[in-house]
Amino acid sequence: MATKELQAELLDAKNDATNDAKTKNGKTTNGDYTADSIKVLGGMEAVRKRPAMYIGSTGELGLHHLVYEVVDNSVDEALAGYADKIEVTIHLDNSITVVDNGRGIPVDNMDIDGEKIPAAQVVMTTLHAGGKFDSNSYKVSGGLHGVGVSCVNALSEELELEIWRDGFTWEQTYSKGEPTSKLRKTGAAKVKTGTKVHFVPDKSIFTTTLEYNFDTLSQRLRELAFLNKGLVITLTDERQTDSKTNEAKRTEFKYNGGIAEFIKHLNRGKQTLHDKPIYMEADKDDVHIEIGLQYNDAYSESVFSFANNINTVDGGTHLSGFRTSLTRTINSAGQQMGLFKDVKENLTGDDVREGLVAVISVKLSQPQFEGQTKGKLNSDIAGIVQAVVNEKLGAFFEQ
Ligand code: 0RA
Repeated sequence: MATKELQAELLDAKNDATNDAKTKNGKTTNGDYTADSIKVLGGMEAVRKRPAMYIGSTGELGLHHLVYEVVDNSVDEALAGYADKIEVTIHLDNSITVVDNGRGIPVDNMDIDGEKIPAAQVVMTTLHAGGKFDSNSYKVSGGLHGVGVSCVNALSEELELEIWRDGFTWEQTYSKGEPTSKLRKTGAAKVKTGTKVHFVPDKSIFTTTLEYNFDTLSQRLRELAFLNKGLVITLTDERQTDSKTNEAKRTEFKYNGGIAEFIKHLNRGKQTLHDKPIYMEADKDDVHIEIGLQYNDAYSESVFSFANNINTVDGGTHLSGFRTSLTRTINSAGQQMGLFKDVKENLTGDDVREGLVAVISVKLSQPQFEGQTKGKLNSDIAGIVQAVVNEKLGAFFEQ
């Protein structure tokens, strides 16, 4: 049951906090909750005090990050197999609505220090909760990069939550991370399930104009749709009207071909050297691997790597595993086909990079990231990726 797991996660958070307090004070607290631990358990003030620590910046990037944070939670529902549609709307006042058709945030009461609080309220107002407590191990939100929907709540002047779950519609409102109403049943929801979050970013937090950029949001939502094949993501901009339909500007992203379509998108307008992108998908040792590649006639290389939907801008083990195998497999195929003058002739890593367009996406539980900006995957999976590419790309060349 989700609430049990949430309870366990909260206990973890409390223990972390207690340990923090122990280290800070340099004395034992007998496991009692200190003021410090309670702060961590709440944490909305902490987020408001140091917003950039949680969302990266208080500029344009941070403003857009709020949307990604909510969407990540919805994508997690999709990864867990419960949601297949996410709708994002930019309203006239630059507030945002994200709706998904997942299970809906759990609403049953939890015991928090002797107080009964609905799980949804705990998720919305607690830093640690709502992240990694259910069985979906690939999830991104609440991890190193995702800070959780509670951060969005903390940094919003107003937030309205609507949940369709267990046959009812539930609603609650917040301001700056604090509830301004109780979670209330407001109607029936016979078959519909899911979550709606509407938020107004707090202008006292952000240093730029609170204006959302359609193209910025569009780019990341499209990327998420490529990375999670079959998932429908829509973006509607009520500030702009389509001259043809007289309705709000709207785009829909849905790619049944996943990364293969990502490659086609990256190669649009380019002269490709082979008609179809090479596409590989495999599950090995609890790692889900999806790779697409296609050569064009340019000299430059564009390779993008992702771990749990996060763009690993500094690459990492998944990328090195891919590169090692690509060079090796192309050389061994070339030798077998007699394309080289002698066995000593071989292509270098640089040779096989020329004109290469590739996307490497891995999904794994508890990915480890390193580097200043945490843009490098550090989990020990190079060998797994290499083995998969050896096999699949080798088979492709044999055909
Ligand atoms: C906590 C637990 C579960 C789901 C969610 C939160 C959840 C959060 C968001 C935020 C936006 N959409 C969401 N959808 C779900 C697990 C639910 C369960 O096990 O029943």
